Amino acid sequence: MTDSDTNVELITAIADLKEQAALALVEKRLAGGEDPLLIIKDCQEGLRRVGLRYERNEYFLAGLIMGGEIFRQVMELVQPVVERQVSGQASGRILLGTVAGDIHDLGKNIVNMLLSCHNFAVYDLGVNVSPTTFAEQAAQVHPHLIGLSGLLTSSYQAMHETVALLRAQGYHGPIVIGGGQLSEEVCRYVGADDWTTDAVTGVELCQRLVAGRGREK
Ligand code: B12
Repeated sequence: MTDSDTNVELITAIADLKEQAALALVEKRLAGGEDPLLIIKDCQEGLRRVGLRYERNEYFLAGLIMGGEIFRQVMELVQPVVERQVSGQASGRILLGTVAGDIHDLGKNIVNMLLSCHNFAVYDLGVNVSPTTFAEQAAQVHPHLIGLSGLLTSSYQAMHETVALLRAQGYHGPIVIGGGQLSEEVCRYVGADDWTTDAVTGVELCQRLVAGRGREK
């Protein structure tokens, strides 16, 4: 069996909401010494397909919930392996949260884990975080970077308001937005410094922005 077969197997198991099959595949791939970040990537693609089936009315809300639950269990298996792998010198403080009206946190939690593994001190405010709470916490924590997560179209407005309030209250550090549906256009609307749909790119981006460098084009 080739690598691409195993990738398709895990993506399909998640898209089909086959919990036990998905977890067994993850355990097998971890035991085979595979990079846990590749496993996370496949799971993300599996969940994207769950979302598409939901859009097409092939799944209902229960399907989204089940997909999220499988992913949460995958993370329990993958997290200890990721945490053993990465280290480095102290990197800075990052304020992180999912914006107002949005409770999606699986992606944010991965970003938190990876940033922590790269020695950032992460202040995670959780989900459904109001612009006011972001601004209050920014004034207390004095972060080197602020990360906003959001997966709903309606989150773009909340991101926009959060960035506007942070800037109005004197935070001039970098602001990065992340979430599966984002684009350059959304980033411009929100007024953030940069954006990503992927945690690994996101961590590299945070490292560069904190070091005073922009995205490598
Ligand atoms: C699982 C899921 C849920 C779960 C969430 C569980 C949880 N604890 O998070 C539950 C069931 C709660 C849920 C609820 C809803 N959901 Co939902 N959900 C999903 C689904 C299938 C997967 C999301 C996910 O976790 N992906 C995996 C993670 C790892 O990916 P990610 O979040 O993109 O994160 C990665 C990157 O973006 C990045 N990243 C993320 N944040 C940040 C932040 C920073 C700073 C950085 C650097 C990087 C970064 O790193 C991560 C790892 O690479 C998506 C489908 C999709 N295409 O994403 C729909 C989806 C997001 N949901 C959708 C909808 C409609 C809803 C509901 C409105 C459904 C309803 N009728 O109630 C509610 C909204 C509730 C709310 N107010 O927030 C729609 C949104 C459509 C839209 N355009 O607005 C989607 C796109 C499904 C679809 N295709 O229709 N959902």
